[in-house]
Amino acid sequence: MKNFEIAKILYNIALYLEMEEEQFKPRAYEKAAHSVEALSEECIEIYQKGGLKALMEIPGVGQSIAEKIEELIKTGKLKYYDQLRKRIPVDIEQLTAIEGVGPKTVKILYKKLKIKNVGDLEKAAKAGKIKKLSGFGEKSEQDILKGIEFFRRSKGRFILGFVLPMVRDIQNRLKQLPEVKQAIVAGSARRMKETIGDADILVVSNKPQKVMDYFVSMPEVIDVIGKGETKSSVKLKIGLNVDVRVVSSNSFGAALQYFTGNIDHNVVLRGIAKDKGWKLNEYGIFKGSKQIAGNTEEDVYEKLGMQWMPPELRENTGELQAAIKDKLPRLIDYDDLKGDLQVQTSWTDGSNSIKEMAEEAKKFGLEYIAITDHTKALAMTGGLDEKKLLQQMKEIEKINRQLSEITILAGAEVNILKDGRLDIDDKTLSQLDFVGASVHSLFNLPKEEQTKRIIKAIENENVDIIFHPTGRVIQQREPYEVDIDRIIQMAKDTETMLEINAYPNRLDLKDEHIKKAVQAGVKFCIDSDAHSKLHFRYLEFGIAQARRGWTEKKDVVNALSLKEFLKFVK
Ligand code: DGT
Ligand code: CA
Ligand code: CA
Ligand code: ZN
Repeated sequence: MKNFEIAKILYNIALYLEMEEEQFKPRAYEKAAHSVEALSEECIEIYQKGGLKALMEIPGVGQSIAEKIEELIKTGKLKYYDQLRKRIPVDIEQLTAIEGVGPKTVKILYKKLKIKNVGDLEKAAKAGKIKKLSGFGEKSEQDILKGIEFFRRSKGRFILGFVLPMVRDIQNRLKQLPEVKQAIVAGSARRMKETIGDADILVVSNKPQKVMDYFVSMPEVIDVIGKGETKSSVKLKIGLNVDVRVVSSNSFGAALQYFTGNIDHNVVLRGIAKDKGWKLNEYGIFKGSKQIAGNTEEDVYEKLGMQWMPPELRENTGELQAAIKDKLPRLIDYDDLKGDLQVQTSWTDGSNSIKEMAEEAKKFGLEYIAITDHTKALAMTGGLDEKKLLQQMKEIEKINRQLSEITILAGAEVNILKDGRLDIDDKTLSQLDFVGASVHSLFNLPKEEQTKRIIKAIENENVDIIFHPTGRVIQQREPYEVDIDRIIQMAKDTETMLEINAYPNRLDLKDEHIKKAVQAGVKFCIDSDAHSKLHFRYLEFGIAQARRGWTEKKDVVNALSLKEFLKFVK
């Protein structure tokens, strides 16, 4: 059993336990799932090497959960999970994916209306049965229908940060075949889009048959959709489709350009070629029947009169015009970050201690991190109050004395209350090195009220940054309604930073908002929002998001050295 399958079961157990109103266990399972999902090594390999003990070294995994993982690895099943499912036989994962439907609602809906899946739910809502239940009304019934629509729209796409390791693994194995010169991920994954419909891999080889044979018989393939001489498509066990195309070296650049897309970008580019009297396709640029470019992607763009541009920009949102004028942004690079300013620990809902997080960050090449545990209004995470925050500051001072080459800043992720006040007093906040404020409740306020609420937090002198500014969770929760232009303007006026949250299903701000904020002169932090030491690798996706929003290094405050960073924050 693969990590993603194990993680899924652990998440579902958390949901079942929440349904049964267990107090702490749901969080424990959720933590373990967060970690398993982020592991770079398969649990089965960890287990084969070091047994149960090695499993217990996964952050957030204690004896009891380790034993469950062991059972899953050995038997492909879990008795405990089966028992939970038997008691309330519903598709908990699907139902709770609907915004506004939590485990407790699922239980009520099952008990009262025998709703087992999204189909049942939709039928019941359309028949007006839900609004008649106590605790529900016309509005909640409409919200459920809206949630179902959103769910249907986002179904079938995969969150890049969660599936890219698997795609890269396939790429690397293809690359290692003796017949293969080059293998590269193209399509939306190369553009680092937040979700991908399928993965596209381009291979250079003059023995395509061998590549096809290997590709369709990989162990993770569950279905071969098509196998041709130079192109094949498969479905992986996780449900993701992967296309592989084999091309020859002399058209590699043109193929890479073509299959990276996006389509709109390609269409405009093809028009530019046509205007010059040429033809552009996946084999090259052709003047009559003569290929005049196609070896490399650089050649293709240069021949068409513009700079090569990073794939993250290729969405036909002005990048071609900018490239022609030699005015492309100099994007922040994947190795530019020196700090991570949103890190949770076992003081609240994180899986690792402050020290473990700091040591891992150092291994990751960072110079500083801010510990930003949740605060008291977010009770379910065990949020810290003023007293605990001060205690944590002391602890951080102590750990800083023990560590070298990494500095821990004392911070917090404070909650913005309904009226825009914060849940921690200003006196305490003023003593912290770094304060992030975020909305974790009342996502449904009217736009004007929500906007005012956040602006009030921005105006607080102690607030350095607004974390995940629109609150969306990809495929789970729509952003709350907010006037983003006013937030951006206010952030600029008060020199408050906006976060580019790197967690793969947040990526908040999103690209178009980042672009607006860059133009307005707002500064950003790109943060992992790590809840486990395995999550620092998610920073890559935050940087990708920043790049998709045309962000340069100078726009990103945590690309500064610690000294410069502290000067900026002060
Ligand atoms: P996805 O898979 O929905 O996340 O998005 P993409 O961009 O990976 O799209 P996909 O997999 O359908 O095709 C990969 C690339 O191939 C796409 O970005 C551009 C190129 N492409 C596909 N179909 C066409 C087409 O009809 N015309 C042009 N010009 N390019 C195409
Ligand atoms: Ca694709
Ligand atoms: Ca495709
Ligand atoms: Zn948290």
